[in-house]
Amino acid sequence: MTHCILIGAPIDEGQRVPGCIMGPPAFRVAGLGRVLTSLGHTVEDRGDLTPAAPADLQHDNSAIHHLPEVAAWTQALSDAAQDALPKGMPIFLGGDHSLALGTLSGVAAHAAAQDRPLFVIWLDAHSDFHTPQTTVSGNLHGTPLAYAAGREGFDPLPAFPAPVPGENICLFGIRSVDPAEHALLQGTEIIVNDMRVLDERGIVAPLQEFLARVREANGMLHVSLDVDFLDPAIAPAVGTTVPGGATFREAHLVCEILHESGLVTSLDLVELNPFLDDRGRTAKLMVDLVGSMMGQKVFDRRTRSF
Ligand code: B3U
Ligand code: MN
Ligand code: MN
Repeated sequence: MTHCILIGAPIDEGQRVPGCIMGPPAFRVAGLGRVLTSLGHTVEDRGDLTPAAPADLQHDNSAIHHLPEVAAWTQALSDAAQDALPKGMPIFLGGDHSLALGTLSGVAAHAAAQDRPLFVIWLDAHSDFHTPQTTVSGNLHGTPLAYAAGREGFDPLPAFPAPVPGENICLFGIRSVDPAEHALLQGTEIIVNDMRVLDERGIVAPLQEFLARVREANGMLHVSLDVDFLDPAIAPAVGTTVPGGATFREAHLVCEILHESGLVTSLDLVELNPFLDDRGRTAKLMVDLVGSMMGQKVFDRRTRSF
């Protein structure tokens, strides 16, 4: 039984397609709390965060937009993560992926205070490894992983507390990487399980290899689940669809394996754009996946019970 702490973060300033602001209520309407309760977990819904008023921040890269707003969200989310982690497992309801600037910052600060290493699994079509200098779109949702990995150039944002070593980061399902991200990733130890790897090796071995390392190190594990990890055919409600994503069955298997590992300590649910959804099917699928990540199964192989 886990104490699940739901934290809404209706942030949509990290990209340009309006709609992610409707994410938190859509997760609630799709039954996230109900599913978790039915699995025997306790649920504390802390409602939606309100960031402080944005400061007057500038950046040399004129493509960047909404930096002050994203910086304010980063601080609010970092504080919220640090407040929730000693009490349970925070589940952040986005909002676009720029929310992970804050959640990763808070989770990293908590892990450092506990003297435990932090591991991050990034379930996404994109590597989100731009810095504010390299981003061409200016969309800060494409930057959180570089921030967490301690890349330079994030000065206008709060300093990242304890950068996550590359070998503790696992990209899973990526299939869209910009040239600048590629160049930055090349010098790192980050584990890149792109779609080519998953097509060749399947989901199970690459995932279990990473989880074994988390277990061995007694690490904390932050899961960041971007809707576009999923194939657009099953999850249309996202602003940046990329073909060739995870299937329904692959995605559930990832979540079931994460559950069985018992290692997950925090979770982001990001990029859901309910305005683009088809009768709530993406929101419902995301909730269903959280169910699998939190213990929903047809048959328990260990106890041999349904
Ligand atoms: N790498 C591109 C595209 C992108 C990143 N994350 C999403 N899209 N969702 C960029 O804009 O940084
Ligand atoms: Mn993303
Ligand atoms: Mn993405």
